Amino acid sequence: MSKVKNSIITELVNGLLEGDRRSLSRAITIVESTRTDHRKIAKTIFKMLPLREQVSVRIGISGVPGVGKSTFIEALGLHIVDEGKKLAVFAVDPSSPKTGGSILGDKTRMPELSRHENAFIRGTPSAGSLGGVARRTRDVVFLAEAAGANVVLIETVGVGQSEFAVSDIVDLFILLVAPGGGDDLQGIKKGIIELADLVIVTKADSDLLPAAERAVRDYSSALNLLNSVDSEFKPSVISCSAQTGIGIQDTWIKIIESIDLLSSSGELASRRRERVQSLMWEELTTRIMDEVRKNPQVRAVALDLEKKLEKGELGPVDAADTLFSVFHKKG
Ligand SMILES: Nc1nc2c(ncn2[C@@H]2O[C@H](COP(=O)(O)OP(=O)(O)OP(=O)(O)O)[C@@H](O)[C@H]2O)c(=O)[nH]1
Ligand SMILES: [Mg+2]
Repeated sequence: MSKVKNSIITELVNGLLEGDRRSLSRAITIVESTRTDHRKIAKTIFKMLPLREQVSVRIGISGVPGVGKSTFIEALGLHIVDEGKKLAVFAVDPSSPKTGGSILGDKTRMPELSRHENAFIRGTPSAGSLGGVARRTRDVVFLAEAAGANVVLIETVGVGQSEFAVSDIVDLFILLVAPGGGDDLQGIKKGIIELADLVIVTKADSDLLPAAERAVRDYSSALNLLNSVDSEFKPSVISCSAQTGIGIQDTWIKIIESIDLLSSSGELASRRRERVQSLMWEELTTRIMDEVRKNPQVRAVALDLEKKLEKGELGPVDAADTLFSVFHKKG
């Protein structure tokens, strides 16, 4: 890499370490990019950043569209920055192919927070960006932490795979629900409820209040049924109103208490350990898949196989078998 480029990268990394938001923003753009020159720079950036123990609190917030995530993050986020902490908010929405995804709308729904000097808000990476959700998110979270974020909130739309990827990265996974969802627990997939360390019933205000109290009871019994007896940590269910601000302070206290409990029971340490291990395997999987997809022999055969799949002349498992053996014989 040229001297000029090196000095630009050094400047960027220094800016990042000083907590400069524009440097953070630029570094994220580079790290998310699939361009070959950006990949090289990204690698250099990561090499230059000190490998520290995780110092921030990472929280995942999930909930179905319209449940009130943005409003909740605005209210909770303002409370967090008011305590003097530096906050980073990321939105993960793999279903949104457009750059920016829902965060463009989100920024308008987080008007105060997005203007606050101690808050950094960033949207969904574009569909063409590198790696899986977990990898992308891990990388940007790492950059935000290097830039001094003490609290990282990661928002996901509670409809699928991304929750599992994000729950691998965070210390505490929050499921946000709204009152009046009926008996089916608002169609939230059971698997997602099982991930929850904390269920928060938002919109507990005005005429929604009785329904919110009912929802707290419903979710508490659902969680009691789900939880294993041998774990010291028991997920709680609380309610608040992001609109009026009632319960927001208690929500933050509960979040900290939950993380402390996870920590003292040893659960947090084991989650972080498992996390780095699973990221190692994910990283390896991504690299191997890159190599497989780039392999000329594989590509040549794959096109033909895809056509056969389309016509129903072949099943996907047989097709994968063929690709696998072609890749093995490549050397
Ligand atoms: N009464 C009441 N309404 C709320 C509250 N929080 C959010 N809302 C309303 O619920 C609607 C959805 O809120 P958002 O915060 O945009 O929800 P979201 O989950 O971010 O939505 P998506 O980004 O579309 O998935 C808006 O009309 C809000 O005004 C609350 O605490 N109380
Ligand atoms: Mg939103």
